[in-house]
Amino acid sequence: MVYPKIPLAQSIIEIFRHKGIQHIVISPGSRNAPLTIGFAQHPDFKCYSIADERSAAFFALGLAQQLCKPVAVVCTSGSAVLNYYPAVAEAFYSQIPLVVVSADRPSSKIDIGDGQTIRQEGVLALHTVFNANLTEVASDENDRLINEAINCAVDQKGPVHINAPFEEPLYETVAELTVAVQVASTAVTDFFVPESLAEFGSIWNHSQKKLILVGVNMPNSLDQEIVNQLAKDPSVVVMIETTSNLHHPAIIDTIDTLITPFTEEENRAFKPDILITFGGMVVSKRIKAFLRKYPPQHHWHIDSLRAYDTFGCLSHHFKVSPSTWFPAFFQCTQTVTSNYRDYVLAIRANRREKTATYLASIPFCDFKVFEQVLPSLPRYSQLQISNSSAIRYAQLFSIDSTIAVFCNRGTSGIDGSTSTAIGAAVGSNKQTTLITGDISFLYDSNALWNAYIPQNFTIILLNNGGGGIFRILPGHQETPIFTTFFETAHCFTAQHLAAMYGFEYFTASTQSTLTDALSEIFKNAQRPRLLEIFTPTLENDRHLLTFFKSLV
Ligand SMILES: Cc1ncc(C[n+]2csc(CCOP(=O)(O)OP(=O)(O)O)c2C)c(N)n1
Repeated sequence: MVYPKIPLAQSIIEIFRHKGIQHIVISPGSRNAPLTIGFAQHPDFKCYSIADERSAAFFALGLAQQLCKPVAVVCTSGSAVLNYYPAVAEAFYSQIPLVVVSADRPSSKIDIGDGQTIRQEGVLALHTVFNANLTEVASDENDRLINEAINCAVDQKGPVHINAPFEEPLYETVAELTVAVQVASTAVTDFFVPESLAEFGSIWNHSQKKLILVGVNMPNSLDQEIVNQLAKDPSVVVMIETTSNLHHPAIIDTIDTLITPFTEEENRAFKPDILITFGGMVVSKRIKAFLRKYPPQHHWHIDSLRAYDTFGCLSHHFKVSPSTWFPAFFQCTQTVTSNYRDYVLAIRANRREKTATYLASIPFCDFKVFEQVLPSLPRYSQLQISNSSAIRYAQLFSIDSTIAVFCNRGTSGIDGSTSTAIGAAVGSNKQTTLITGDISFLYDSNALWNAYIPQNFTIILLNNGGGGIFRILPGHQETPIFTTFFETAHCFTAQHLAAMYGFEYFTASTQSTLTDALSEIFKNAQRPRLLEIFTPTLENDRHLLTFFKSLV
């Protein structure tokens, strides 16, 4: 075996190994050489080399998102670690265990004029669940901190930062370990303290309108039996987002289409008595605005760790997983006579008809692209969606229940969707499609500078000539200020990037060319594919905004 000679580097590698961290994403540098040498030559680790730290961290985030296990990123000293920050913030709000390891100079060398040196201690602290600032000499205290960092990443589902100072020489190796590490196990529990559920059951049993709203949620994390039970209750409306990965015919999966045209009277009829939420971030701005304006009397959030008071009416946080909570809660409930669910389902049926009629009436545009692309995705594949209008368009359609859907909604950034999608493709081993906008794609084009992209990975790039979302948002005026500073209009295409990074490149700019392209891009591939779809910049927003009016 080859180990770095520096004992602290050995301790980090050994504790990671004992804790079952298997995936290490390394960015190049000298200060982290002891870790790179050790991780890369150890058979228990799968190491990835990605030069751009921002992309590396999002790639690791995608891996961890799929594996549901901590994944480490390792970088050199200086500004390198700062480039992890966007992914760290995303991991923090999306509850993903990302383990950041930054190599540093010993503390005596900080702020004395040494090169590639910044104040690294706690530099990510506002968005991490633990920070371990290690000392140069291997010690029990260092071991304790490394253990605690990994335990926190798992128990608190979030990013952690381990800052490790190394002094030169950095490249020396030994054949035997010179340290014996201490390993502390985690204490993950999902036990449920039955905090007078009967009291909540009684509120439930006296309420006729209950709304269940689900945000970002891992596929298969909730037993289908629970979903079925909720869906058959006439006093319950279940509303989910595309990223909820829950499915049932009686579930409302197109929230905005349902609620946007509501009249004042319908708003009041829809206002729930009880709101139960679980899962991560909610995309729909309209449901947030609705619930803030028409707050339910009771809002219970179910999550073993966190509860955000998103609607200003949170009344109880059940600190347990939904899959544990619901079966226990069902024991205390009974079916209540109500027409709440059927009232909503009747409106939904009407909306579906109007949506189909409207889509049949409009020409090729972003909205039409989603109508065509989503049903053509391979069954049992994975869909990653970038932020901006892509995720919002996707929310207007039902997606096949065998397709797992993800989007970086923790911070809704456009800075790492492609890198995350590639990491997730590697982590899940599933055929993966990324649907992205042009600005998001160009922003994270270094994602393609990656030697691990599976050959069946596909990017569907909607090129509408800039940030189309800003045309949809209120405040849009056709001025030079708008096109330059908001839309950031451009004439680039992805053709040369595709060629440079070895992607097979397809284009479409009409319904029929898109049909042709879609029949090709999911076939067995020898290399990753990129389909660039050109849509009419000046018309997309009108077709979307008119859609909501057509539903009335
Ligand atoms: C890191 C980051 N910077 C800026 C933004 C603000 N922002 C949101 S959407 C968007 C434009 C995205 O354009 P594009 O990817 O082309 O998608 P489209 O709006 O056309 O659907 C910007 C700049 C952001 N979300 N994240």
